[in-house]
Amino acid sequence: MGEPRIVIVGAGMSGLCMGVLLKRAGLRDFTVYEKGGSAGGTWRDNTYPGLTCDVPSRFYQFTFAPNPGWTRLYSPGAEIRAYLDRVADAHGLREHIVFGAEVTGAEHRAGRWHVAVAGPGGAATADEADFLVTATGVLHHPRLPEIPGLDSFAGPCFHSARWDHSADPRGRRVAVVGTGSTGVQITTALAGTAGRLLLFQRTAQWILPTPNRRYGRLTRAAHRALPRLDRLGYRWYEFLISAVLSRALVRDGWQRRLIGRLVRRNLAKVRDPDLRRRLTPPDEPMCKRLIASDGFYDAVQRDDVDVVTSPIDHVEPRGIVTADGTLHEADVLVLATGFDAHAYVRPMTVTGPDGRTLEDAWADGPRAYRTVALPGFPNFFMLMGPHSPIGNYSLIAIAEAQAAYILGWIRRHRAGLVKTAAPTAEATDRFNDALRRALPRTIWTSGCASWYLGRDGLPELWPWTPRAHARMLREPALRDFETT
Ligand code: N01
Repeated sequence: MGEPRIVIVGAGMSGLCMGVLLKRAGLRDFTVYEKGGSAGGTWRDNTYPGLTCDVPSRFYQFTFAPNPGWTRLYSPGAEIRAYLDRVADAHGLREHIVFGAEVTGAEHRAGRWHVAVAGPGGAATADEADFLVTATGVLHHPRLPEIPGLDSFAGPCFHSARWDHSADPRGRRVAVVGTGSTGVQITTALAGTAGRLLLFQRTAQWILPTPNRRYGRLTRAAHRALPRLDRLGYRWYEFLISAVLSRALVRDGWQRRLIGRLVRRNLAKVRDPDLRRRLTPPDEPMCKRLIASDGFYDAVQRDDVDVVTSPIDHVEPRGIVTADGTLHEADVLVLATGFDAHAYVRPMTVTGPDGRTLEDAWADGPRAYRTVALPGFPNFFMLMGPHSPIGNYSLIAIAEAQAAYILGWIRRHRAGLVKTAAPTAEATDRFNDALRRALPRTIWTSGCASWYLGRDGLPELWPWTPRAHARMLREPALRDFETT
């Protein structure tokens, strides 16, 4: 059948991963469309102070691109972005990436994907491919809070993923709204730099203490000289996170109790009983995504940091007014209010051969076949699709497993075994029924609001271990597919 042509949407971590796997398989006919001006996805968009990955660096890297040069146990965002750029260069991906080009739609007609692209430079172009692979990320679209008067704020006001580096926080009054992973990292980084820091907390969060050890020159030299050390490091953190944290999320047991004890002991470090009470979450540890931080409780106990727990009523030019009538004056307003995690591939429109769109298929919420494919959409594959195991695990490891699976189908095409493949509706329903039965056993349904939860109140997450996900994707279940 000849060499298949592949279009990848997005040059973030998972799009790059797919590109490298294609190259390594000897496939050359592919294009990665990236709407931004550079690669790196979330690690390009997020540049806020204190940005650090909360998955250990040794495990947050591609198995095919070990990096002995990590400077810390948990990498700063800029280091990860530089690493992804190096991966793109080392594997010759740049010649395949079109920057400033947004895929706006794709339609499957006469056995191929017809792809509409806006840009670069705004011009509309078209492409055609045998396979369409979306690598559009999960936490991509900033969610702005609906707070009355927000537009009237006199100073700089921006979302955490659109950091305004011209707004110097030094010596100024900085208000941060939100206490998710992002708000916690920003607060920890800016405490002591800002003249006064005001943290607006709607719901307190549990914090796992995670000292961020520096890797000295000797450690880096040893890892450079002995690649096996790096592989060992990868396996160790993979084992540790899988055996403890990932288990704790999906099953009751000693792992859950251990993490519960660690976060409660951490909270006990807060000396002032009133502050401790206000920082005590109303829900179970890990119900919301567990936050990892070493310095947050030290930061909020500083004299120049205030945790405001009275609900926000409105914003006025001088600052934030809370329900108790207090005006909290601020010079800079940071919205660490999270992302629309349910958009997935959209707003891009994807239309199958029978005219059904992704919007139609997901009218009741995003669903997928085994996190990667969709019935009625032949040769359409997703990286980080619905129900991927994204809670506190290395997304790089997940992307590798999914990309290897997708590559398997592309290879089948190259070998002339299939022209198109889409999972059957029955197999997809079977998979989703099993998911829905397992989801209530997870900690995410123990009674809290979080970005994990879909419209039906169930989390859009993987209810088993990440290992089970990798196992499931090792070989395609051919009987689950309709092929031509
Ligand atoms: O966003 P979030 P995030 N008024 O949705 C509050 C990943 N990540 O950007 O809890 C007042 O978790 C909201 O309050 P509540 C990671 O997967 C990874 O922090 O809804 N407050 C909450 O406190 C993470 O889970 C790293 O009551 C409002 C906060 O805003 C995901 O990104 C680092 C509000 C939003 O928290 C998202 O984290 C950083 C309102 N109107 C992030 N609206 C790594 O290290 C919302 N809030 C890899």
